[in-house]
Amino acid sequence: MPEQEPALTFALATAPRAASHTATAAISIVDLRGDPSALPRALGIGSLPDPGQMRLARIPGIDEALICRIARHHTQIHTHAGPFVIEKLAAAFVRAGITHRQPTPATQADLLDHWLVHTPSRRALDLLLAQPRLRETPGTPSADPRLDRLLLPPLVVAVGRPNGGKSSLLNALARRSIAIVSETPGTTRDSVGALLDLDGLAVRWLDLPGIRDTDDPIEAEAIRRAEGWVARADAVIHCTEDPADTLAGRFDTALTVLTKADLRAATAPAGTIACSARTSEGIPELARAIRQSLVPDAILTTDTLWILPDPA
Ligand SMILES: Nc1nc2c(ncn2[C@@H]2O[C@H](COP(=O)(O)OP(=O)(O)OP(=O)(O)O)[C@@H](O)[C@H]2O)c(=O)[nH]1
Ligand SMILES: [Mg+2]
Repeated sequence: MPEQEPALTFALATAPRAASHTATAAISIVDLRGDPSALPRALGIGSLPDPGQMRLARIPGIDEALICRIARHHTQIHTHAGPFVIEKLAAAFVRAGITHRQPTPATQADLLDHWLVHTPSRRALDLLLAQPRLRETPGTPSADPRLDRLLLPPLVVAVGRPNGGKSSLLNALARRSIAIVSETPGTTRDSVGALLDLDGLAVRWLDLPGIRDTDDPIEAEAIRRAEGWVARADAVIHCTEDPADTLAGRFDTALTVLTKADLRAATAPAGTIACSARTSEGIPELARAIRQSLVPDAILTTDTLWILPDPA
């Protein structure tokens, strides 16, 4: 009797991403294991390349893709990375009876090796180290995008009016002088970026120019660009000396920081954090609150099987 060919299954080896500030272009890799003879008809692509070969194929109505025949029972399809393409491909597979499987342990194990060496956030380590044990017992894996922020640093921007203390706050959080500070409003023009460790979470911090009406065309352009960054940020931190500042209402702010707390006796109103870049009062509390808004304590548990993101 001829040996039965293994059934074909598919898994997404890389996450699809819309073009964004974190990824402008990429490919997605769909990994297929098993007998691929159903593939040409499922995708309308004519014949398959021989094992060890690859070829470019137009998949009608979906995408142009590289079909890689890695081995007799191992095929990969490299497509463009948009979610639309992946959805269409997955639907075509399902129609042809090709079943979906979770990424192979080997793929996740490779990613685990990668992230254990390269994780930018201290807080990721316990969760990563728990993964091999969790993989031994079947459970529902989590694809919570907030967890991935531990590995792919989120973008945090500081906004506020000129002279509000934004650049001083960056220097205080970084514990070194990164941005120029001065008593002249409008000091920061180009945004100043730094990778910061906030309570164990690595974030890409961007210190922006102060926002105000201005006739200066260079400052106006700087503010226009700043507003572009605000729109793309994962967290917007509003920095102000004035609890009644109306600027916060213009943005979807994660937190309001009352800066220069050493100059004021009053306590911070609810929902705000008082900080002094001069005395460091409130700085650890601020770092923790920002981390908490991006990666809450509730998801930092070591019993979550984590679908690790692709570093690309
Ligand atoms: N006393 C005190 N002064 C501060 C503090 N933070 C900032 N300042 C002062 O406030 C002024 C403005 O600080 P910056 O950090 O440059 O303010 P900014 O918001 O970056 O200003 P722009 O770049 O113009 O938008 C400087 O003279 C700082 O020394 C603070 O915590 N305490
Ligand atoms: Mg500044």
